[in-house]
Amino acid sequence: MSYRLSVVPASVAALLACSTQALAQTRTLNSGSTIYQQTGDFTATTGDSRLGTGGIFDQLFANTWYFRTGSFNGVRIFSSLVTPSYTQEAANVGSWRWLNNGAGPTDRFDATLRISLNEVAPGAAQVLNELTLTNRTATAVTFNIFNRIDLDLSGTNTDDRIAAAQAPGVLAFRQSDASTNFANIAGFGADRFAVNTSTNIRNLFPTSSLNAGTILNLNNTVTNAGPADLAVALQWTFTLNPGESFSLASSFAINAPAIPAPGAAGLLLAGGALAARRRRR
Ligand SMILES: [Ca+2]
Ligand SMILES: [Ca+2]
Repeated sequence: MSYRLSVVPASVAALLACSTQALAQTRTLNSGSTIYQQTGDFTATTGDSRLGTGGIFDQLFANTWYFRTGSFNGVRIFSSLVTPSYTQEAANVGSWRWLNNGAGPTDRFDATLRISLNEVAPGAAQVLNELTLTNRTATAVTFNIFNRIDLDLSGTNTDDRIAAAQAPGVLAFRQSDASTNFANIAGFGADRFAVNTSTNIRNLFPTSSLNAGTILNLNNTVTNAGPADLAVALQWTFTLNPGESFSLASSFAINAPAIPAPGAAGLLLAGGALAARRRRR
């Protein structure tokens, strides 16, 4: 079968309209022939994302964000308490903004998540997640941010393998399968990670609005390297004083390097800010 990806969105929209997610918002980014979709504005607890590149539409199951704040043990999906506003900044860039998010008066924060899609060449594309978070309380708060990235390379989900490749300042992973396709995944300044089956990674996080009682810290272990339906979770831990902001980023790419070149300088700055922040702690 051969078709142009550029004609897919209308049919995808029609399919989604018939699905159980008919009421959920779907945000679509386009770069060349590559399509990225985010459904549910970070309320969906199973799969929420799609990536189409090189004529293979569904190579991404989830790109989901969660938080745990200082005085609450539970992990919450980002929009469980606050509905974000969405801005389509460009055809290939979307941003979500949450105001006064958090579980209570000692946990209030504002956050902006920007997702950028960059087609390097037909069949090769990068997705960059950039999250900026501001402490809106009157005291210092420790934040834990989690990103679940569940790629299904080549659109086939049971034949994938993931290997970890840690380097200073970045947690990096390479996903491969029976095809010649590959993916690079990176968490810039991330503190912890987990690699396991898609189901086990999903079960670390809430299936409703909150996982309470157990403090989640990822185990820094590749528990299942495949071949299987796999996923990666990343965790950042940082403390912010009142009014202070912090930026972090993650990236994943199919048949391309994980770091989009246009954002490299900004990411390095973010890494520097992270190092400074940790030294002061
Ligand atoms: Ca695959
Ligand atoms: Ca997967």
